[in-house]
Amino acid sequence: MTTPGFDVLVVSPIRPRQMDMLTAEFRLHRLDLSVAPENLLSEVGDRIGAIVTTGGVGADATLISALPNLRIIATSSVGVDKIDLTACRTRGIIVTNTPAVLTEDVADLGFGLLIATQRRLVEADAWVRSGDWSVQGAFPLTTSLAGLKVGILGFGAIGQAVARRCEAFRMEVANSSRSARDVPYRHVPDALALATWAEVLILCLPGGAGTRHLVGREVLDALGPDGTLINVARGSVVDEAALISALEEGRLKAAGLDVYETEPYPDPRLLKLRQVVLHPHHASGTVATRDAMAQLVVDNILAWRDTGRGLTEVVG
Ligand code: 8YV
Repeated sequence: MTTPGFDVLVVSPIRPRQMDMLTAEFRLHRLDLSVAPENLLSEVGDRIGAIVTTGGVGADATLISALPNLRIIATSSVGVDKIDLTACRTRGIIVTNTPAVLTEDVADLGFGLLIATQRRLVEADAWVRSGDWSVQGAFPLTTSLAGLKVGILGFGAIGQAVARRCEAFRMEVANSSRSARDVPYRHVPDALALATWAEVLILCLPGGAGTRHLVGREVLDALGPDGTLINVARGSVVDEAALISALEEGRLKAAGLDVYETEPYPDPRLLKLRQVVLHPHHASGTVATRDAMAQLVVDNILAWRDTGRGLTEVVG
């Protein structure tokens, strides 16, 4: 049964089972598959009540303006930096995301990048595969995890989940976030103070204009030549040119990156740096978590259809 006037525009698809669920309840229009998206929007734009999208695609002001009856944007992501929230607030459009269900996977991946950089796992793998082990002997000594000073910038659910992992590995944790939280971890006022204290700086804060290039040369130099940057937030948070210079000039020891300023085409200079562990913006990319995210998208749209409200509203 399709609900009249509540057509759904798929800007970026979610998991197949959840797409089937939406198809059973609504008339779907696939902007993601259209060879003439402008024509599709002209034809069905006034019928669209809901958008389905993902964090990497979002919904910009141009798209939103083409949909006069749009009432909800449901994204399969915790980040909403690719959605024009100002346009949504102006029009009273609900925006829902998928928090909580991805917290543990993203924290696992961020912590995995920490382990990989400190124990140089990718280089060690190459050491074995290349035959260097038999020619050059033992791999260089690396860095112990126990006792490591880890600064977590952004201390929401993901940052706190990373902190729990650090504690379990006997590391020392401090955090900095926009709002001080009642948590059993040392809080420092800003990114510069955190980087000055930390040996590893892990970015877990939201992307968007408010945090763009928050981590630049000054913060990276405060982290210093024995420091490591881990980013599971957004590429926009880091001045990537400053990061690359710091790594190339030895002013920063290492980096573990899940996100980039120019993804999916990271700066080619990053690809040449052996002290950088590269991951393709996939921290939530497991079957279980993406299924849970997709189900929450469906549940948000169904809740909006039936009650006029979403379940996990960012803007409402
Ligand atoms: C998304 C993410 O799945 O949740 C986020 O904000 O970055 C990922 O988990 C990704 O953006 C998919 O587009």
